[in-house]
Amino acid sequence: MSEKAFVMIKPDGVERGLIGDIVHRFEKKGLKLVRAELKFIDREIAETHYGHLRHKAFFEELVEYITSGPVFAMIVEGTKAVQNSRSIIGPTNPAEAPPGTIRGDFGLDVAANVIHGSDSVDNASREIDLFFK
Ligand code: DAT
Ligand code: MG
Repeated sequence: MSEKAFVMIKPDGVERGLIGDIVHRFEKKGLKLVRAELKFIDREIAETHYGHLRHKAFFEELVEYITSGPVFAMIVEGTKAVQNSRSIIGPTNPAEAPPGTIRGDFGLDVAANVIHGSDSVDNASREIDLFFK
């Protein structure tokens, strides 16, 4: 059964010129890019997107980082798109992400971990509405 996932290359990934390589990895995996946009996100969208982390000490730093430059927001579609995109992205902390994953290959620091991917089908749908409304 085909589903959609929301994926977003974060400002450090865009700034470092990683869009092409990252999109290529999703395509090689077999996930289809059905929508994409390079854009700045405002504070309101960032705070909504990361609302579940509002109580964390790093929340303000996270919002400032994600609004610091353009992101590359994408919708990818395919079989188990949420689970399959999380598996090629890798764990949250790049230091713990294995080589071969996007965070393992391109990241150093949990605070700037290159890319976001939806963690559930429900959140994917919420995030797609939030970023592409
Ligand atoms: P994920 O992005 O893997 O779904 P998450 O939803 O728990 O992880 O956290 C969202 C983002 O918040 C994460 O991509 C990077 C940032 N973050 C998480 N833990 C952090 C920490 N301990 N210090 C700084 N930033 C953190
Ligand atoms: Mg998450």
